[in-house]
Amino acid sequence: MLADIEAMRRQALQELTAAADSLELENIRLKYLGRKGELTRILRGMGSLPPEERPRIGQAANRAREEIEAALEAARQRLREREKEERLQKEKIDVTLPGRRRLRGHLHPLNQVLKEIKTIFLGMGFAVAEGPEVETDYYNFEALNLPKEHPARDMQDSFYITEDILLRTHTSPVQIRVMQAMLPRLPIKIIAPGKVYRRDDDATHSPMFHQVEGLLVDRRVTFGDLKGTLMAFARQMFGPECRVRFRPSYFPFTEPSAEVDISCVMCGGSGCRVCSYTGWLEILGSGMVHPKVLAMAGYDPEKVSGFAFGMGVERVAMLKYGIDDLRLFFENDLRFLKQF
Ligand code: 2U9
Repeated sequence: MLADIEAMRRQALQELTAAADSLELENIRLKYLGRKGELTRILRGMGSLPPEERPRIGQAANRAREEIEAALEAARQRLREREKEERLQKEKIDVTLPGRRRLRGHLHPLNQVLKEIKTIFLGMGFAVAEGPEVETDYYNFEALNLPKEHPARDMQDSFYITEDILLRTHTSPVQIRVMQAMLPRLPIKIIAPGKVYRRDDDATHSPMFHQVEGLLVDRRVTFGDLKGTLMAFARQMFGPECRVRFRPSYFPFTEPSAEVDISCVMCGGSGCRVCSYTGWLEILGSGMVHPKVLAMAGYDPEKVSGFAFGMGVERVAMLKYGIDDLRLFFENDLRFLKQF
């Protein structure tokens, strides 16, 4: 009997030392100390012993139980320590590693240029006006002195939705809408930035592009005001050395009309590939608002006058950054966009 207890004790302690996880520990506990375990079996067998031997065996069994319980607790402790150590190893972080950089975006180059253009005109007291991209024939053409069958409608081959509704070919309809809404208040001093649509597609023309048009209507507005305003714009946009040249031109909505050139941003005017060896780059169109346009919007051309201008944002951006293909703006190639 004593030998049985001793063998069980040894076996239990050995198994506890080898146990690798808490499940194994629990199985060992049940095997030796459980209700159907080894120890219970031994104590049950005591009934067949002579009474004088029982206390000795009982004491030995109790000692063995205490020892096994202590070893069990020690093993639990050992496993807890080991699991904690493993977790610490696994979750270890190197606080000296460099942090992960957050990718930071920026405005598209066209929006950067647009913002610059807006800032310059806001600085000269112009307000920003916006309007619909889907327009009626009336606002896009008729009210701008471009009646049906007018040959100048061919200059802006358009996307029609119905006979009467089309994608705007310029932002001028916005100015017409503002003039009507403001009537009879003066001055009207606005720029109209936005997307416009024309049936055009090559390295320098896109079916969708961005314009900024400007309009100043008031009493006694002169061509001199137009020149001063556009010169101030050109110098802020392209640098204080920039020179400006006005050439006679034709638009149905302005009279007289002028094309505006700046001295070449690449060579400064001495002649290079970019300016085709002329020293000049065309950046915008302009003129005095046609009396018929003023009258159609409800203003008396005898009492008020105005100037207007229009520029392509893509074209300004291409000249400013020396870009030779406008399609780059719309391809969303990060190798291009990241340069701005
Ligand atoms: C009103 C009256 C007149 C707007 C004008 C231009 C000249 C012009 C082109 C420049 C390059 C369009 O982007 S582009 O293709 N624009 O040359 N635009 S005057 O004239 C107006 C506008 C509104 C009521």
